[in-house]
Amino acid sequence: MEKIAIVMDSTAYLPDELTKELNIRTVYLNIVIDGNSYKEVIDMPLDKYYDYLKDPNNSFPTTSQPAIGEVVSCLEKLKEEGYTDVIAIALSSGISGTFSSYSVADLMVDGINVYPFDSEVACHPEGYYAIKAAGLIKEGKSSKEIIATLDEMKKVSKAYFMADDLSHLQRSGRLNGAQAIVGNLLQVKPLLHFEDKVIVPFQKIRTYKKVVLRIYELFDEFYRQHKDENISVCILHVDALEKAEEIKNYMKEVYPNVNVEIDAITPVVSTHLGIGAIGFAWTIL
Ligand code: MYR
Repeated sequence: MEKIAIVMDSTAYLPDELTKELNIRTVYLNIVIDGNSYKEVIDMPLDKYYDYLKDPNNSFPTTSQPAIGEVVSCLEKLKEEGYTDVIAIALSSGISGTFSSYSVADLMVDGINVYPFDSEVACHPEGYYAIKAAGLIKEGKSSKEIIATLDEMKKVSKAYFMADDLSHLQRSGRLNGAQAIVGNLLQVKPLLHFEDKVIVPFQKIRTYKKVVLRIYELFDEFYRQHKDENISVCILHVDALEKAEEIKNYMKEVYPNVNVEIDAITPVVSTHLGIGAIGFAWTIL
């Protein structure tokens, strides 16, 4: 009989009470500043990091996937607790080595089966897969059934985002350089999304207001198809809470039966998006 645990990475950033209630374990990505590595959220809290990013005199940080040792310790602890199987949810393998950290750690720990799951996204929309997996464990589903359901969920889940300044994504190599330069020169604010695990422009739009209107349109199309299902929406932001609240208020008014949340983007992803970035995600839970 399987005893299944869920591991997710820190960029998925669900509220602490929820991860405790659903028994989701977290492994942490790192911020590297001047050769020193800090576990995001834990050693580098969000507010402190936003302040760091806002100061133009500070050096540009880099990021790294969870250390293999940390993933190995997490798996060993789960094994000691009697778990036999682990659904390990990772941010997109096209932008981070987190997924491969899980696979390597799996080879290093005997007696526990790891099912690495490539969310092909990051942040709260990645966390949705952990929430779904927790529900399926409660229903008594097997690891293989859970992975199959998460794969199906990928087909309906959507995430879009916009960075105020594309140079962060360009510098870190997470967006095609030529596209970023064109975007900045024309002052276009492309609406971005993931395609085949990497970040690409979804549509070139000139202003923030128009981006938000386009998001409302896209969500409305989704809503019409799924209105009788359990829709969850998340507005994500890098130190742009006011913008996120405006969008949330609008959505709550127009779609009162939809669960709408706001979530902050953690330091690692903020490094690549920059201050003021905003994201929109929805799924069926
Ligand atoms: C690493 O160093 O392994 C982490 C790299 C993280 C890259 C993040 C790129 C931006 C992702 C935006 C996701 C927005 C989802 C709504």
